Amino acid sequence: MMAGPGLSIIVPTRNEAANIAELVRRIDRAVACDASLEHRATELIVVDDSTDGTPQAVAAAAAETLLAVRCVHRERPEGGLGGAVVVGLRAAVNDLCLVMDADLQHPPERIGDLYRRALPGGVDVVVASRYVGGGSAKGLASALRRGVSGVGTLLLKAMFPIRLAACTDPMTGFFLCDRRRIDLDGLKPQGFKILLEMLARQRLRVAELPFDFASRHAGQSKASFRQGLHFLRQMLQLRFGRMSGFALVGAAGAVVNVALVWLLTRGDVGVLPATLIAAEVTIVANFLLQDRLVFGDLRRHARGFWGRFLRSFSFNNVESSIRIALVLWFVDRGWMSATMATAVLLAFAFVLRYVFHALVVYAPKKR
Ligand SMILES: Nc1nc2c(ncn2[C@@H]2O[C@H](COP(=O)(O)OP(=O)(O)OP(=O)(O)O)[C@@H](O)[C@H]2O)c(=O)[nH]1
Ligand SMILES: [Mg+2]
Repeated sequence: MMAGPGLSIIVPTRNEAANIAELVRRIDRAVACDASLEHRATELIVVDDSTDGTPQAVAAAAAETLLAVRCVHRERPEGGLGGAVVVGLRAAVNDLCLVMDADLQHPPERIGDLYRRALPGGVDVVVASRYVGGGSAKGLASALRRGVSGVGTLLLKAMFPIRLAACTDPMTGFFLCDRRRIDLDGLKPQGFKILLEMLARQRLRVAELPFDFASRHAGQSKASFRQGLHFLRQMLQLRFGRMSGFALVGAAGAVVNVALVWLLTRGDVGVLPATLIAAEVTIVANFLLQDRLVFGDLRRHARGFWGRFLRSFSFNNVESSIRIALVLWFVDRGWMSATMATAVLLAFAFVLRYVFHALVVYAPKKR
């Protein structure tokens, strides 16, 4: 008989119709076989962004179990997988919430272990880890995916050495949390890594259990290169905030700019055309990177690509023309040396450029 608090199981889904029946069957059996869990006190919330028959599959499976099953179907899938998890956390009737994938890569038989680990209290999140003694990531579809996941985890731990100290697998999608301890309003979920978002934004007490990551039961993976870019953006923003991310991309752009001038002038290109070509290439490359990595989350509500590009491109060209003219003028007046004038004006231009991009280029479109 279940003595502890109830448990809400949150499953984000996108086109998982082929997995739902098996998922519900295995959760049902896992709850039945575990003395600490009880059907009556366990709910299953599917937060669905599908275009296949997943909601119908959930309805059919709900008829076959004593679990309280709900499907929240979203017409506007804001925040992707992470956004779906937050919707589930808000909708849950219990404070203890377990998050897992629908494709059975996260074995339902471990739900009871995660639940029992949370019961004595003293932890805010129980993480099912692929990288702690006894766990494994063999179910990841390819050696490449395993490599990316392993290197990504290492990088993450290096970037958040304190917040992630107690977590070996911040990219896992299988965890249990106490909703009362999570600042749901402070989360900015975008894409896949919602646990990372939680752990990086606030100080949480973490416990871990190993688990074997299985291979997908049926259906198609939604992991993609695009998700990888989402992830990169999430990491930059969590670590550096938007303005520092902007500076970081800008600094990389400056290096490219110098390298291009060197390359072109080594060839037969004159100094003036080389400088101009390098400057324009840098402006365009910077825009493309900033657009994805720094302002990616604002794009949806901003004007279209060409509208953003033209504003950014015009601003940068006008800005650099004025800046160069000002340097000449300052030097001519004897106010400062050319180096000093360039440094001062570049710093000023950086702030101005950031403000212009944040408030004008990515301004929300008027309805
Ligand atoms: N609600 C919602 N769920 C999603 C979205 N994208 C993925 N999911 C679900 O999140 C879970 C994890 O996605 P997967 O495609 O399995 O990602 P993965 O486990 O990294 O990749 P594989 O190893 O190839 O399965 C699955 O249950 C998906 O259905 C989304 O945009 N919205
Ligand atoms: Mg999966």
